[in-house]
Amino acid sequence: MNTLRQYRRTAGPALAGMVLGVALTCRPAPSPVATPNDFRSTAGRLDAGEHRVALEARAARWFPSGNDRPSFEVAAFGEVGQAPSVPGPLVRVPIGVDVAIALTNSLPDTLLVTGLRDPRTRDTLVVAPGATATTRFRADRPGLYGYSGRTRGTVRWVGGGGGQLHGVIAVDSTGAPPDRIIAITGWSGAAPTGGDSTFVLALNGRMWPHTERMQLAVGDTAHWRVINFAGSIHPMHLHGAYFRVDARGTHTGDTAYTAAQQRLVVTETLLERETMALTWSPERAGRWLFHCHDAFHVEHEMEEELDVAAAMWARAMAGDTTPLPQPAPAAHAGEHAMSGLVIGIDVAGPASAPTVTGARRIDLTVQQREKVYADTPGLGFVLARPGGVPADSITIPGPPIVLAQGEPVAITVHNRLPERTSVHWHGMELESYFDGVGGWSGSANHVAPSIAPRDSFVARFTPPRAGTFIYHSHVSEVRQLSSGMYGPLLVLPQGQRWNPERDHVVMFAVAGTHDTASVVAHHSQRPLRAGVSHRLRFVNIAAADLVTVEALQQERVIDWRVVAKDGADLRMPSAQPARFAMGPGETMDVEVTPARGPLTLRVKSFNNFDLVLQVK
Ligand SMILES: [Cu+2]
Repeated sequence: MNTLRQYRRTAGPALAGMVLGVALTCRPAPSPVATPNDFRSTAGRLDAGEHRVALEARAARWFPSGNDRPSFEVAAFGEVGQAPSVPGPLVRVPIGVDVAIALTNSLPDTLLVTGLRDPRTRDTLVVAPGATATTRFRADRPGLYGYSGRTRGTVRWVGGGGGQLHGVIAVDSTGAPPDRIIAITGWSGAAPTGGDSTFVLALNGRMWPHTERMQLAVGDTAHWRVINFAGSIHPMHLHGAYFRVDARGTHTGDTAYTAAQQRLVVTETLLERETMALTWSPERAGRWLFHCHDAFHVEHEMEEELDVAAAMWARAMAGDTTPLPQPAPAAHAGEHAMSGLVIGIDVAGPASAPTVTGARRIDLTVQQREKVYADTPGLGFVLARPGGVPADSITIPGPPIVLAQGEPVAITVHNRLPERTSVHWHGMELESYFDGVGGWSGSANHVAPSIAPRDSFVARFTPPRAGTFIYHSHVSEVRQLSSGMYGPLLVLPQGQRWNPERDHVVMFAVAGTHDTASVVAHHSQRPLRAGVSHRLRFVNIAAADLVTVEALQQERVIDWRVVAKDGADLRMPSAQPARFAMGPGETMDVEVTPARGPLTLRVKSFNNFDLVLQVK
C-alpha cells in the first residue's frame, strides 16, 4: 500500500493526529450528523449595523463518502441551533461591515482558534470547555480567509487528525461577481497492521464521487476560490480548458493579481494554508473534471480503506488502539476508479464538433516490460514503426509526440497491457469524449470507455495552441504513472519543425512504485550551445512531488525568460532569476542563452540531485 508515501512525500496531516490520547469515558447523546458545506450561504446576519454570528464547536458525525459508507466522530463547527458542518460555516460580508462572532466551545477540551480574532492575523482565540468567547473585527480588506481550530491536546481525538474545525470568511469588494468556494480538508488516522496511515481528503466535506457536481453551460463565466486546509500540497488541475489565476493568498488574506500578473493555467499548486481565486469559461459541452494532480489524493484506495479507518477510529475512541488488519486491495474496474479530491463538471451546450477528415494518424502502443523497477514491470508507450513493435519494447518517458498547431490528429492508443488503461491529453483543449477519463469523459449517453487489454481507442483533436503538454495514464495513476506511463506532447506553431538541438524537454517523474522511489529528471542528454537561445520545456509528472529547481552556471543562478505555463504563452514574458517550484501536472517553458561550461539544474524534491546539462 502506498498511503504512507503520500505523507512522507508531502508532509501530510497524519503524523500530528496519529497519537491517540485519552478517550471519552462517558458518552452523552450521539453526535449530530455534520452536513457537507457548499458555502452557498453565509452564517449569521446583519443586525443593527453589525454582522452577528453565533458559532459552536462540537463533536459531530461526518460521512466523508456516501451516507451508506462509514462515518467518523470529529470535531466540527456549526451555527448555534443548527447542524454542524464540514467544512465549518462561511461568514460572508461586504467590505466595511463590522463582524461580531460569539463562539461556544461544546467540546470537552480547551479550544484554540486562529483566524477569528482578526482574520488578517494568526492570533489565537482561546475558549475553555463550555465557555463562549466573543470577537469583533471590521471587514476592511476584501479577500478570502480561513479560520481553524484545534484542541489543547488532552483529548486528542477532537483535534489533530480527527478535527474538521475549519471554516471560511469572505469579504466581498463592491461589485464582486458571485463565486463558489471550494475547501480542501483532510482527516488521518493510525495505520492498520500491514498498512500505512489511513487518510481521507474531501472537497467541501465530500470525497468523489459524492462531491458536488458543478453545473455550467458553454460560455458561462465561473469564479471559484479554493482554500487548502489539508496539510499537504494540492496541484489543482482542470480538464479541457484553461483557468485564469486572479489572486493567490494564505489563510490570512489574498492579493488580487494585476492584469499583467494574471496567468492562464491548467494546473495551479496550492501549498499548505494557501488559497487561490480563479476564473474560467467552458467552451465545450460534456463532462469535465477539476481535481488534485497528486495521484494519492484521487486514488480509489482512499475509499477502500474507509471501512478499516472508521472501525479503528471508533475503537480508538473507546480506548482500544490495537490496529486492525489492512484490507486486501480491491480489484479496480478501471472505470474512473477515483476517490478524494475530484469534482465533476457537467457543461451543457451544443453537441461536439463533427469529426474532421484528413487527420494525421499516429499509432501509440502501451505495453510493459518485466523487472524495470526491481521486481515490478515498467509500463510505457512506444510509437508504431515499420515492421511492428517488439512486444516488450517501451521507452520511459514515452516518445515525444510532436503536433502542429491547428492540424487535426487521430491518435490510436493500442493497449497491450494485461489491465485496463486510459490516456489523458493533459492541457489539451479538446472534445470531452477524447479527454481520456475512461467511464467519465463524453456525455451521459455517450461515455468514453477505458481501454481493455487488446483493445484500442482513437483520440481525435486539433490542438488550438502551440506549447508544452503531457500525455499520461488516467487510471490507477499512483502505479501506472510511477511505472512509466507518461510522455511529452509538444505542439509547434504551424510550419515549424522541432529542433531537438535547441528545444529540450526536462521531465520530472517518479521512477518506480515502491514507497521510497526517487524523483528523476528525464532529459535527452544533448548538449546545449553557448551563446545561442534554447527553449527548455519543464514538465512535472511525478505522482505526488513538488519539484523546486535552480539553474546555475559557475555556482551562480543565471537569468532566463519564462515564456509559457502549461502550454499557454505568458502575456508578458520577462527575464528573471532561473528558479521555480512546480507541482505535478504543471509545465513551464523558458528561453535561456547559456554561457560556455556546464549548466546545473539543482533539483530539490523528495530527493535532491543535480542534473547537469553540457554546454558546448
Ligand atoms: Cu492533493
